[in-house]
Formats: sequence, structure tokens, C-alpha cells
Amino acid sequence: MMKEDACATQLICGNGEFNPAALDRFVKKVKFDKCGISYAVVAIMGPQGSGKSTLMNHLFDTGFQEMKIECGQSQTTKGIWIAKYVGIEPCTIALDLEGSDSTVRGEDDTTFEKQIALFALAVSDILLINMWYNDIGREQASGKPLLKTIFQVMMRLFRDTPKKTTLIFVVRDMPSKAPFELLENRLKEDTQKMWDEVSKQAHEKSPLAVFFNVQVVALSNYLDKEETFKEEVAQLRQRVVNSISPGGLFGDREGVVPASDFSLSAQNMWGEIKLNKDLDLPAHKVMVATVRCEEISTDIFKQLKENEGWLVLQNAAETGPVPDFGGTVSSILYTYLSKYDEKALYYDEGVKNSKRQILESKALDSAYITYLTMLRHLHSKALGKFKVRLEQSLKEGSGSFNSSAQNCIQSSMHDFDQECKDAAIQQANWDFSSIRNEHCRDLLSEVKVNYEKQFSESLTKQVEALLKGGGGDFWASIRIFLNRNDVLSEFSAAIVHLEENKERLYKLIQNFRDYARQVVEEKAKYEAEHSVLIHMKARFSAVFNYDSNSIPRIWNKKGDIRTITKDARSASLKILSAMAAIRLSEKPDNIEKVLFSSLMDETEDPLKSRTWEEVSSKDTLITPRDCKLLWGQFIEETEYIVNKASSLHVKIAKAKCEQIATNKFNQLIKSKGWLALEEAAKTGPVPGFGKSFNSILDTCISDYDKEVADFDEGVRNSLRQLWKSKALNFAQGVYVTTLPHLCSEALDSFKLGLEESLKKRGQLLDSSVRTYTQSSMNKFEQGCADAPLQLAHADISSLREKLRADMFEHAASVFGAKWSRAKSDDKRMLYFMLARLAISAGLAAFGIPFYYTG
Ligand SMILES: Nc1nc2c(ncn2[C@@H]2O[C@H](COP(=O)(O)OP(=O)(O)OP(=O)(O)O)[C@@H](O)[C@H]2O)c(=O)[nH]1
Ligand SMILES: [Mg+2]
Repeated sequence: MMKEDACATQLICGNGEFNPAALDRFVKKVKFDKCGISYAVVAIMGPQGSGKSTLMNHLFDTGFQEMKIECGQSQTTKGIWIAKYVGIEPCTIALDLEGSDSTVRGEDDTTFEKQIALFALAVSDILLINMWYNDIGREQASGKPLLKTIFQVMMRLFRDTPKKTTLIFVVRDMPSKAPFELLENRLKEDTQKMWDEVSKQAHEKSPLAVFFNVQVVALSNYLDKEETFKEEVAQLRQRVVNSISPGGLFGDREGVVPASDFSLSAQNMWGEIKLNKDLDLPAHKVMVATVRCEEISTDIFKQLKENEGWLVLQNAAETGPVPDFGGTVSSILYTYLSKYDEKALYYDEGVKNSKRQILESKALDSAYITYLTMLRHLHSKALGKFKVRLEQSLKEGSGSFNSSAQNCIQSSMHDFDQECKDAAIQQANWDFSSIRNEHCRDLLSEVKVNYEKQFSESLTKQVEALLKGGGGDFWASIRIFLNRNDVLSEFSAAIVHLEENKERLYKLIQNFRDYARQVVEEKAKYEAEHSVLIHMKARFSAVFNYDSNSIPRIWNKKGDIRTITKDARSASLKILSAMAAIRLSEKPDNIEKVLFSSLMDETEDPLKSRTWEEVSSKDTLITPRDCKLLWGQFIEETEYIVNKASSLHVKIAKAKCEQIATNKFNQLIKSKGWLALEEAAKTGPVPGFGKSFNSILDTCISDYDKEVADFDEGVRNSLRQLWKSKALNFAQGVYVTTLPHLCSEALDSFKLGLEESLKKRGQLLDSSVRTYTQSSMNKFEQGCADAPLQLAHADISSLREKLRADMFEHAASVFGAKWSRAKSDDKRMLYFMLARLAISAGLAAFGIPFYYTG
């Protein structure tokens, strides 16, 4: 009956099949897997039916099946059985092997015997060789062939390092009187002899003691002397226990695998043995360690990957820098590597360490991507911060570009280095120089971009200022600007800490120089293509509308619009000339000369070509032909400025001249001369009225001319004309009021003359009438001629008619007086005729027809 607690289990069946499931059950049941490497294996070999199972059961209380004496000599134990010696430390495992020289298997079948012998040797620390006392010395008894087998297989166990096994010969049925020492010597001698005879290949010269610690124990017949047998077995147990205790016989447990791997190890060994391969125990141990450490490592790695903290960290690192990344990862790694160390404690040092290294590097590998992501975040964060800082510093303009850039670079590099160090994982020796270099490169390009931007802005300002200023020395000024030393030295000083390689630094500066030229060329191209007309027009407007002191021109004075227009066009043409070609070299050209001669002076027109003389097509910005077209457009589009100025000029002149004319008119009508004339005219015609008035008017006109001298000639002349005629009309109006006086004065003079004449003797009436008609009419006409303007026919004809009628009436009355003294109608008729003729004759001189209607 098997004892439950020892759990005797068949490890290898009689047919040679390994029983892993049973072994696993056994291991678990007896908690063998908890023993670490602190365990011992004791195996027993020997002829079939030699009491092996009986001995093991007495020694370790293992409960192996024993042959029942009543059943006779039949094989009991098949294959290999395993059991645990309960209640002893360290854990002791007993192996009971199928008996050798089995008649059951037949003579030839030594293969299985050798296989289990090899297996027993490989796994056990103590090998008990059970033999009958009576068989000692007998050549063919099972003891010797068994020993031979053991020695032979021993050689297959090790190639290099021997494993030392304690061989205890257990001599059964030792007669009580047989001397033990003799027996012991004999056995040891035989063993030595056997050792010497066996071929040991590589270990030919190795002494037996290197491989085996040979001991001899004799036991009394169990059947006959049970008590003695039991006492002797108790002593043997003690010896075994002493051996397996710490510091005991087999302290050397180099090749041992952890108990938890016994199953794996045993199974694997048996597999190898069955394939008839040699068993390399250290290699086997390495194999087990490899398998197990691999398993542990895989498991730990899985745990690590699933670690909550690690997952959170990884996720967090996806989106941004994680604070204390290095510390956290280091601590997680430390935890899991420690777990590995704990679990892999008993495995082969080399394997354990190498697997640990692999685990560590796998863990680090998986952390590396996150670490890189982390560095990327740090880099972009630092870069972003740098950009803002630099921009702000430049905007504040507290220092030079170079000092701003250097400060920002230094603080960015310092922060970045510190953050990278903080992100470093203790277990790794990762170098962040590559991302650091990238950071440097990015800072450098940021500095470069800013510097280029600043340069470009300042160049643009320069170009615009030059174009605004007339573009006279445009290219000379640009060349000076480009060659300014401080431009390059400031740039190189700004980047010197980011690029320590002299050659690359030189190249960068050279690139910048090229960039600067390129910016100039591009700016010039852009201006030529898009803005030249704008600049020309702006320049034209500036020169045309402002004088040399930048004071806006006032067009109320005598402005020479034509000259100013020419000056303004010349100034604009200089811009066109500057923009026509790139002149970064000092090579002279005749563009300006050609443009002036053909567009300003219009002496010649060589602007039909597509090229400028001595200017490469690469440097040509505006071809001669296009210059001509642009000029045409420019003239057309600036014409309105000239026109506007002209019309303004006229408008202002008109307003001013009008005002002056009004003033002059008022001045005239309030002048003493005029007021006297006007006063005189109230009582009658004023002789020389027109002449006097014209003289006053001339003075005022001359004053007017003086005052309007600076204004447009046409305007001032036309206004002079206007106000002059207004003044004349005004005076004329006054004069016309004197005409009735003139008329009555002329009649009075006619009457008086005629009266005086009639008093004289011999004076013919008709001749007097004729004379005085003529003289009165003459007086009247002369008075009319004194008007400031020639009087219109309408103004005087009625007066003249009245004068004629009055004179005729008077003359007729005078003749009538004569008629009253006449005797006949014929005479009266004659006088009447005479009077009519006389008046007609008097008037004839004035071309006035006389029709008598009465
Ligand atoms: N003479 C003698 N017989 C013994 C002794 N011990 C046991 N026996 C008897 O020998 C027989 C075989 O005993 P086992 O212990 O089964 O022997 P075994 O070597 O395990 O046998 P197999 O497993 O078949 O190889 C049994 O009948 C035992 O009673 C002993 O010390 N002397
Ligand atoms: Mg047995």
C-alpha cells in the first residue's frame, strides 16, 4: 500500500514513456516546486528483486511497491518511481529504479537499463547500488555489469566538467561474521579496477575520485534479522541525511536545476536519453534556465507592458511632455527587473543575466519609443518657447539681434539639456545628442529665419526709402548696404554657439550672403514687376506737388507748371532707370542716358530693343521696350495731376483776380476824381467827361495789373476786360443822365445864335438858321462824344431828333414871324421852304435827314 504523503508516483513507465502529468501532480502535491534548489535526489539501482524497494521504503518511508515474497521472483518495480521523503530538510526525493539484468527484458535489452542508469546518474546526488553479498567477486553477477554501465554512461553525462556523485554500495544479506573492512576494500578495489578498465575518452586520466565518492554499507538480511536490518538502515539514513544537509557530501550542486523545473528538466533529459544522445548536464541546466528565464522574462515583460502606471505614462507621453518621466520609468523598470531577479534567482547565472539583459533591453526598447516621443515633445516645447522668447526679445528691441539671440539660445539649450537629463532612464545609457543636435539645428534655422526676416525688412525699407527718395544712387546705396560688415558679423555672432564647426559656420555665413543678394534681386524684381509705376507716380506727385523744402506748392502764384512737370518727370524717370536692371556689380551702363535722351529730350528713340547694352539678360528687369510702354502709361496716368494743378491754378487765379477787380472797381467809384465827375454830371454835361473818367480808370487798371501780375495771364486779362467794361458802363450810365441837359443847352445856343444873328443887318435868315443849326448840332454831337464809351444810336437818336424838332420849330416860328408880314401865300410858302432847307442844310453835316411831315 502506497503511503499517501510520500506520493510514490511512476515517473517513467516500463515501456519507457515519461509521465509528465503524473510528475506534475506529484510536484504539486508534495510542494516540491517550492524548494528552490534546496533539495536532494537519492536513487537506487541494482539487480531485480534485490530488495531495492524494500530498502527505500525503510530508508525514506516512500511507499514503493515491494515484491510479495509469496509471489516468487517476479519483477515488481517497472521503469522509475519517484516519492518524497516526508519530514526532512532539505527536501529529499527518492527514485526507485527497475532492476537490472532483468530476465524479463532478456539478455540483449540492456538499452533500457543503460537509459535509466544514465537518467538516475544525471538527476541524483546519491546513487545507492544494491547488491547481494554473495554476488561480490562474481564476474557475471549483476553488480559488476551494472557498475560498468554506470561508468560508461557517466562519460556520456559530461564532456568537460565532471559531476561528482556519491556512490554507496549497499551490500545486502551481509553475514554477521563477515569482516566489513575486507568487504569494503574489496569493493573499492574492484571499483577502481573497473574504473581503470572502462574507456573514459576525454577523462582517460581522471581519477575515480573526481567523479565518484565511493562508500560501502552492509546490511543484514531483512528477512532473517529484521531488527538489525532496521538499525543498520537507520544508520544509513543518517549518513544520507548528513550527506544532503548543508555542508554535507554533495555540497557541490553546480548542475542542479530549481525544483520547480525538475519536471521540465527530467522530461527533457529523458527525451534526450531516449534519442540516445549524450547528456550534457551543464548544457541541460542552461537549457532549463534558458527556457525558464525566457518564460519569466516573457511574463515579466507582459506584466510590465500591462502595468497601469506604464500605460498611463505612455498615453500621456503621446500628447505632451510628462513630468518626471525618467524617474517614473526608472522606478517601474526597477520594480519589474527586481521581480525577474527574484523569480530567476536559482537559474544559471550566465543565462539568468543574459535573459535579464534581454528583458531589460526589451523593456528599454519599448520605453525607447516613448522616450523619443518625450524628447520630441521636449524639443518642440523648447523650440516653441524659444520662438516666442526670441520674437519678444526682438520686438522689445532691448539689445542687438546678436545679444537677444544668444541669450535665448543659451537659456533654451540649458533648459533643454536639463529636461532631457530629467527624462533619462537610469537603466539606459541613452544619448540624446541626436535630438540635441536637431534642437541646435532648429534653433539655428529659427535664428536664421528671424535674422533673414529682419534683414529682409530692413532691406525692404531701404529699397523703399531709396525709391521714394528718387532712386538716384539706388544701386550704389544697395551695394553699400549689402557690404556692411555688421550685417554678417552680427549673424555669425548670433549663431556661433549653435554651429561650432568652422567650415559649416563659414558656409552658413556664405549662404546668408547669397541670401541677402537674392533678397535684393527678388525685391528689385518684385518692384520692377509690380511697383515701378507706383513709385514713379509717387515720385512724380512728390516733386510736382511739393517744393524742394517739402512744402506743398500753392498754385495761386505764378507757377511754371511746365518746368515743374519736367522736373517731376525727370525724377520719375530716374526711378525707372534704377529699376531697369540689377546692378550689384559696379559695372557702368548707359541706361539712364538712353532713357533721358529718348523719353525726356525725345532726341532719339533707341527703345525698341529687348536688351540693354552691356547688361546681361539675367540682370535685366525692364527691357527698353517695356520702359517705353511704362513711360507712356506713366505720362498718361500722371496727366491728371498736371491738369488738376492747371485747373486749380486757373481757378485760384480767377477767384483772386475777381476779388482784386472788385476792389479796384470799388476803389474807382469811391475815388475823389470820380465823385467830382459824378457831382458835376448832376447839373449838366461835363466837358471831357469820358477823358477824365478814362484817366481815373487807367490808374485803377494799372493798380489791378500790378496786383494780379503773378496770376495766369489769360485769367487776369479776361477779368481786366470784364471789370473795365463794368466800370465804363457804370460811368456811361452816369454820363447818359447829362444828355438831356446837353440837348437843351444845344437848343438854347441855337436860339441865342439865331436871335443875335437876326439883330444884325443884312444877315439872311436861312443862312443863320443853317449856321446855328450846324453849330448847335455840332455842340450836341461833341457833348455826346465826351461819353466814356461811344454812345449807342438808341441813346442819342431820340435826343438828336428832339433837338432837330425843337430847332425846326424855333426856326419855323422865326420864319413864321416873317410870314405874318408877307402878303401872299406864295411868300409864306417860300419862307417855310427856306426854313426847312436851312435846317436841312444845317443838319446835313451830321448826316441827319430832315423830313417835314407837318
Ligand atoms: N534475502 C533477503 N530478502 C529480502 C530482503 N529484503 C527484502 N527481501 C525480499 O526480497 C524480495 C524482493 O523485494 P523487493 O524489495 O520487492 O525487491 P526489489 O529489488 O525491489 O525487486 P524488483 O523491484 O522486482 O526488482 C521480497 O520478497 C522481499 O521480502 C533482504 O534483506 N534479504
Ligand atoms: Mg522494486
